[in-house]
Amino acid sequence: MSKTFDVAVVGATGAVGETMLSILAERTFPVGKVYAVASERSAGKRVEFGTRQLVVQDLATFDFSTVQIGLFSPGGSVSRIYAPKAAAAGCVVIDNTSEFRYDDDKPLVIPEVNAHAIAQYKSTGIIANPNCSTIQMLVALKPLHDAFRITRINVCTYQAVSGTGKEAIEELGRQTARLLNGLDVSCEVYPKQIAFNALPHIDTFQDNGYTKEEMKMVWETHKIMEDDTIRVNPTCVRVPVFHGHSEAVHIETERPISADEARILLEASEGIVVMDTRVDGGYPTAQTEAAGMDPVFVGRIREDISTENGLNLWVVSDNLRKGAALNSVQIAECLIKDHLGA
Ligand code: NAP
Ligand code: 12T
Repeated sequence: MSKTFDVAVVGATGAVGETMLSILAERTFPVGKVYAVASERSAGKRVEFGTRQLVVQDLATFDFSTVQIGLFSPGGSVSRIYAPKAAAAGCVVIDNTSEFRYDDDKPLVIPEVNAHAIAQYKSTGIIANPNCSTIQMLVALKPLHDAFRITRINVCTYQAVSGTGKEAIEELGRQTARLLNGLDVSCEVYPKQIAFNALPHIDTFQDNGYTKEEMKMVWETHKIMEDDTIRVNPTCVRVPVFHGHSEAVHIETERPISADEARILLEASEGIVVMDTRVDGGYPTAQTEAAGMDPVFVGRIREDISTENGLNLWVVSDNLRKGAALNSVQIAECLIKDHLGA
């Protein structure tokens, strides 16, 4: 029998963890035993894994020496404590929080962009999964950077509430239903009404006036592209969409770039689907194309009419799949193939 790997999904009752379990069940990943792990609040509850159900275990007492791989999304403060403990027990941790992304001794990986960095996991046993907005942007930009050398990125995001987690999904649903029934709404997750609105605020405000979500796009682009000279100017906006982030991406390149050349390159690139027919509806959208799907969709490819060597793109992907769970499982697939003898 070929080799299998035992996996713990930590944060298994959450929006990311649930998606990890369904992706593990639907891919050909050689899973042995799968454990669903969350806080003691959920211990004993059941979650779905394919056609089976798993009983949720309490993270505080889970024995990580029983698994080879840990897929973590329990929040930064929880990962900070338990990811190093799991790694010390011999489990390779792939962590979805922002806790370890900027540590020099931990790789930050998008398999289509910098799979080679996974080898660095050996020093700490922890691999960081990038932020959802960074992942889909860099999957689309890496082929263009290799061919034309990107010097500057201006990006505006239109981000789904599922990025914040289950309570935010409920808040958008509840506010929408109440408003359509003429009732008042309360705001618990977001500081302002999210239904029928757009909030220029994701994660916490930083001293420089940017939000942390915006700064993640700067820091993570530099680390993953291994190039600190790329200038990144982001604005991150929350919109009343359940699943799928959209991004208007404007790049400037060293070498001249045409829309036709870019389209040909992107069509040949792994993980990308180009949808760009320049007719009504001939572009990808979050709800209609991306939700529940794996690729990064790219459309509206056109030259910047305001500057030399500029290109504009519209980039859409499912934030819980390629933006989180799918990217983590793809990292695990590279890890077992290249390092764990699958
Ligand atoms: P969520 O729907 O709110 O789920 C949170 C999960 O964490 C639940 O399973 C919860 O378990 C668990 N948890 C919370 N406190 C815990 C504790 N003390 N011990 C063990 N488990 C605990 O949130 P989510 O959307 O899945 O996101 C979870 C984390 O993933 C976020 O904090 C964020 O850092 C990260 N994330 C990353 C990306 C990305 O861009 N790659 C995207 C989204 C989220 P209970 O049921 O027991 O409460
Ligand atoms: N606050 O992985 O609210 O650092 O959409 C991802 C998504 C943090 C992260 C969100 C967030 C992360 C959100």
